[in-house]
Amino acid sequence: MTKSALQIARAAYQPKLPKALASGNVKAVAGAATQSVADQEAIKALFPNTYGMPLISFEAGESTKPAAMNVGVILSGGQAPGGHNVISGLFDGIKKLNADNKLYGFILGPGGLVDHNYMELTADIIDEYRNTGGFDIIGSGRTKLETVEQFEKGYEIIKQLGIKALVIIGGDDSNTNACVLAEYYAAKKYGVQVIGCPKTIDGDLKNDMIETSFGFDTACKTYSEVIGNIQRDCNSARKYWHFIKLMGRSASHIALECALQVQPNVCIISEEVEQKDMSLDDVVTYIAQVVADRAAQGNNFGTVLIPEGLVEFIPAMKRLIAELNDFLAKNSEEFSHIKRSHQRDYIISKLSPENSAIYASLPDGVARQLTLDRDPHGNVQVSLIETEKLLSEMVATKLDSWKKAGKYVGKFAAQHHFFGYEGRCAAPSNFDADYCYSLGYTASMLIADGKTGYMSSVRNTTAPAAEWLAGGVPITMMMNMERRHGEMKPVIQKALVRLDGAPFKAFAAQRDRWAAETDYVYPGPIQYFGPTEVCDQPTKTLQLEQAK
Ligand code: FBP
Repeated sequence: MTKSALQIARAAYQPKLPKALASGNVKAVAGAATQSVADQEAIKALFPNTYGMPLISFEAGESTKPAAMNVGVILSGGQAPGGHNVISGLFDGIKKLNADNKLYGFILGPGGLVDHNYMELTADIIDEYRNTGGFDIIGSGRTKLETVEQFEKGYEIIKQLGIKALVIIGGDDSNTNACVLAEYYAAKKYGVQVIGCPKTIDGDLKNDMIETSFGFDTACKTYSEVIGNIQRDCNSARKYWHFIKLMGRSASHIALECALQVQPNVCIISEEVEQKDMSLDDVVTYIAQVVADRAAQGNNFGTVLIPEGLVEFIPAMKRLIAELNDFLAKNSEEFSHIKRSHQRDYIISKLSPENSAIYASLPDGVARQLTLDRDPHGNVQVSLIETEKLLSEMVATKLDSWKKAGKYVGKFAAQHHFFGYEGRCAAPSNFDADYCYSLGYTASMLIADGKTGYMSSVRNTTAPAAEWLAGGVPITMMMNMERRHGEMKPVIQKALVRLDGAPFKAFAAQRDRWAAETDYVYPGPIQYFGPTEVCDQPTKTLQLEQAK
């Protein structure tokens, strides 16, 4: 494998650990019993073996040394920078407990467990991947672990390999499934522990005990670097409006964090759009007004950040998509015989008057995407909708009408971007390298202490790493009941952007100034070596949330 100069230098980086873990001798201290965030009775009934367990914190002290054991690890879902460091922290942790301990990686996600596809992760392999981005050490996948057949197939290979504990590195859904699996193995008395680790660039797996999901820091810094570069280009040529869509699935944490880092002219926050019951036209009018006001000052350029999940948060669009899903599911045969050039009119003639009017107002390309790109369940894949083009085309149309009415004098030319995959496998920032290594190491301590159904937790993350607090949180504590595919299910509560939270408030207090003025910030690339204020800053989101 040919390595870049940075990769070679970075391999030597020793991630920092919380003081208690670095001490070498670690004891687990149990806190008070816990309960789920909501629906306590229902969750308790579904998780009789793993409900109500205490919070665990690790302190320096006499530790118990368990007998030699084997551990399995799975990377689940979308990539996030730092996954390899979770695995190397876990590896170092179990080797410290006993040099004979072994680590097995299941290949390409949870499917590897079910299909018995695995490899042993030896020291040589681990050393190749320390402090690197990506999940390629064992690969990742999106198979959901949710059926008894899958649990039993998994148990077969777990037994065969003598695995005592399984670590699942994933987002809210994967950790929900980790908890269901922990409960199942506990109920069956199989003696297999299951531990989760909080992963996702989306930043939506967080609560009082999980301050942030790993990967969010590096991904946001990577996007902010590129947005900063675009802003400098934009401010140099002064002739384009850049519409930039950012990944993040439903939640707008990534867009908000990037806005705080780069100070764009516009950033839309889906959660606010929903709360204010804004229509698509309201969003378009808001952007067009900023464009017009800047044009009046002679500034025909700017930047607009758009979270990828926006369309789902516009109540009227949600209703349109729901009706389209139903209609096309029932009439797919007839629809497939309609000539492409007539499809738009056909749909307009079939929908309810309200949805038909909205559909008719959409640009051609987006209208087509809404009818074509469906997932295997028949749903529109909203992440494929080019929201950045939808908004810029609608803004252009609105500006034309304002021009005719004498309300706008200016030029509007747009460029479009979508940033997502660019940031998911970036080399982890110092924060993510340290945080991930600590999460993995903490997971090994939870295993040593015999815990199951816990998520690895590292807190106090705006302080230097030595002051971080390592421990475990029962996953049932984060759960509530939600309707999924028509049924009530226990799931980890997803954390959307809180409009009463400090990050949103800081953004809202400054956005009008950012819209009018050109006060761009250019964060530049992530730095791995150099002054601590350049290399070790956590996200603005964390700094604002944790500010005392
Ligand atoms: P996870 O929720 O699994 O961490 O994935 C995050 C994410 O990057 C989202 O931001 C994005 O919508 C989705 O994955 C894209 O999925 P895919 O990798 O399957 O294209």
